[in-house]
Amino acid sequence: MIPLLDWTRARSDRAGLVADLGAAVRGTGFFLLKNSDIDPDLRTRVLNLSDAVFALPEGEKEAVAISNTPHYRGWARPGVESLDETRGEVDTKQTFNIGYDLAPNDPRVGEPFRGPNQWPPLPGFREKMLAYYDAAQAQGVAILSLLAEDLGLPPDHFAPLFDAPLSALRLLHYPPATGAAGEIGAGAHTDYGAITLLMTDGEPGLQVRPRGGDWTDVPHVPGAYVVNIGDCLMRWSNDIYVSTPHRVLPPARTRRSVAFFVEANPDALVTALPGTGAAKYPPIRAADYLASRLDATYAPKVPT
Ligand code: AKG
Repeated sequence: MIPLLDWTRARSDRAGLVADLGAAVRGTGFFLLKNSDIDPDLRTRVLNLSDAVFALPEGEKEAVAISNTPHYRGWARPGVESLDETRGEVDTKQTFNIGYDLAPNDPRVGEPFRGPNQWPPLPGFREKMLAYYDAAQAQGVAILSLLAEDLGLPPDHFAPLFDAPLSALRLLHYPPATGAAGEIGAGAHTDYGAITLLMTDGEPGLQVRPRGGDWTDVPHVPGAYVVNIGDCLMRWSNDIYVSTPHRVLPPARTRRSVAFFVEANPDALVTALPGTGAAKYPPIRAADYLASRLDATYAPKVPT
């Protein structure tokens, strides 16, 4: 149901990989990708630094808390983010969010989602996270070039629309289940962006619910990314590609993952791609689309 694709075929068997990718993104919208272009040593460093940031004393995490800024950057304690807005569940995960890096005096800082990052006092953290951000964005754009081919567009169709992106790198840390009522690692949701590249540590918990189907475990293949289509690309493809609900159950042991949400530039116009038929949705700027989704995720959940 969730195919395992080999990225080395982008060079050796491009047409075959385009066909297999095209089938996956029209089906569940999920696939596993092995042999990505992202350096395995960098991946290990990022996962280790992620452990280190969540292990910091509460006060040091508070100093870089997401609530310090309006830019969705930094540490979010459990409960700050609830991905399923309908069920009243509160996610048990902690997260640390990193965005496209801008100097504090960059004129774009005032634009929505364009803040400076907040950095914890960990040696190498900033450098490795930014290196990973760039590598993951490049991998995402490379996947988009194959998807452009799948849709009959020039391979570089998306590249200029993703060169100063709204993409987000999110470190995730799920505590072991306590058995409390209403406990969920990450509530059922679809992703907001174009593509998500997810690195997991092998601890089970991630499930998908294909349309018309039941919740199903996502297999773990060591070294392979879990890749899925987000709502923005579904809309852009005029619903040809599928963004599928997924969730994380409270794990038996601590679970760590690293999500990279590949997003377009703020001004990219998300409008039915050529050749996808009569547009089902009005055009919208990528930043406006993201704003509409993030507002719901971070809205206060306290019953009134
Ligand atoms: C998300 O952050 O949107 C996720 O779905 C995370 C999935 C995971 O941690 O496996």
